[in-house]
Amino acid sequence: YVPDTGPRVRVNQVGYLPGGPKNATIVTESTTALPWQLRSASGAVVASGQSTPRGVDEASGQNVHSVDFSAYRTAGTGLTLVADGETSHPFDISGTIYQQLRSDAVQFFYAQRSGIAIDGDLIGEEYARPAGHLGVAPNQGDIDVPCQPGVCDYRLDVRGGWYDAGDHGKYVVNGGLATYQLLSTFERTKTAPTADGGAALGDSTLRVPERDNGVPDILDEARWELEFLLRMQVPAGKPLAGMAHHKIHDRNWTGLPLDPAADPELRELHPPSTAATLNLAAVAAQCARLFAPYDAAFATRCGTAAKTAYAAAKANPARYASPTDSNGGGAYDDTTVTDEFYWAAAELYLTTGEQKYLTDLTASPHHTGDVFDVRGFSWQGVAALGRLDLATVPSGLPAAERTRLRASVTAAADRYLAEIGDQAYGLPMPGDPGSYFWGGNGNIINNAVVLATAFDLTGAAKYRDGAVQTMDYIFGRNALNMSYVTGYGEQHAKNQHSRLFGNQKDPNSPNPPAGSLAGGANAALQDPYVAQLIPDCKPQFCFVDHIDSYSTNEVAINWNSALTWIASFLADQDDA
Ligand code: 9MR
Repeated sequence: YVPDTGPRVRVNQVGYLPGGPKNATIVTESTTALPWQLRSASGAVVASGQSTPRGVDEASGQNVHSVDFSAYRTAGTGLTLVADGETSHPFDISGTIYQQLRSDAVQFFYAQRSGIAIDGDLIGEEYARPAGHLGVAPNQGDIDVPCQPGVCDYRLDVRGGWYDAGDHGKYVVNGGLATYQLLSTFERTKTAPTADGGAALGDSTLRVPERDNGVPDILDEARWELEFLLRMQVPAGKPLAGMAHHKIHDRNWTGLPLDPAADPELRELHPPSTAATLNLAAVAAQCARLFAPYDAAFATRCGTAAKTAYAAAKANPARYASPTDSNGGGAYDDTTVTDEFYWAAAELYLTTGEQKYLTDLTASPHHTGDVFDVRGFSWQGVAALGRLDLATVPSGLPAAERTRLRASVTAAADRYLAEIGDQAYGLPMPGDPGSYFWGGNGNIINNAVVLATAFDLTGAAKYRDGAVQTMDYIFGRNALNMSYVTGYGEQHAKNQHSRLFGNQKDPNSPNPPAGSLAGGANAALQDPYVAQLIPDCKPQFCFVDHIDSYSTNEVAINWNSALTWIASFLADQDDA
């Protein structure tokens, strides 16, 4: 199998910001510099120069050159880059290229909602569907859900929330990261100098049914998951009270595609875990401080849940989800929870200012350690979330301590910049197969989030440029010449693994909505479809836009939350 990768000149197919970095990659046999031309839509040459030979790129196995046309700053549409007899896909140069993505990336969450009918008037008729998992036949859940046998003697109402990904499961650990990133996207509008003050994410800006309720729409969307996460907490008076059940999903995997309302399987609560409990504590603490101006009662409910959960986790510090509990849903297992403790203590300290949380977070090995992995943060490694918030959210931390924490963000950003410089495709990650893993597009974007935060903290353009250049890879400057975001770019992923968006299997089912991010190239080939089709792929080629490839091409809330954060940052750079 040889994929059709189109023209050998690889660009960000969405486009470039007028004052931002403009980089491209040429796949060629040439080992000496090549002339390139930037052409307007009418074909006129508006800029030209020479490429830089980069040799054979480890991640793709290709001989490549890079092109830097940052000096050209004039807005336009339908531009192309021409080199070595090839013409790139067209792209724009404009300050507004990311405006629509800012809202499309959040809209994905509405489309993933459980427990509510999806309104076609809001997001398009093809996405309209009845409420899923409200106990209406053939559904069995999620309003009166039993535990797995032997796990508990009660049933819980755990309706609502978002379906995690292409499956029908709902997982507290991953819900935690995704909710954090939506809340952080909002909180950044209060703390970052270039943010537009929240207008773009405020009330009546997004396509959510709660629009026009006096609450910023991105908070409305986050609340849909927060309410679910709160419901996952073990009730008072029960064993392990205050902890959170790790997950709820079907006993057996459901069909592909399958409307949530048509799922006949038994849904079950899985055992509480320390990691899930700390995810609840962290995001409920964020909720308490961010909802306070809009809904004091809800903020108080969140604050109480956060404290109760944190105390329960401290009393039960080593209850781990089983790595083999993966029938009918993902395991989301994690046996290192020092990072979850750090993150939760940080959020509780930022919200309450209480000494006991400061004491815990200061005692954490992560407080002085390096929390920024070169391969990005994810649902399993969350210390960076605490660090980013300690660096950006106002608090009573001593000035010297704040300075140290901020310096750790810029130090990480400097490492990512060095990696971007080393990679011919401009990625902030090493080029070996170990950087291309399940859901890696989320981790790549999370490195851009760290770069963007360094820009927010310092105003140094190099960090903004690093974040922008990272996104070039996501939008098509890659070995496959593929934009990983549905609806964005000339060649984009559109057949992601999903039970909701199963057009490739069933013409009555839609493709994913615009703004849906695919998991990305995964050199470990962890599904039978790619294992059989592309067994010898070089890392960047280990991706197929086919619905059966769940290990390279699934949608997921934690990847779209990263996209949401960075899209909002990018949209704010409209004058860059
Ligand atoms: O994103 C998860 C990835 O880090 C793991 O390697 C993988 C296998 O355990 O699971 C991924 O999460 C999936 C989850 O288990 C079930 N819902 C779909 C998620 C995205 O593929």
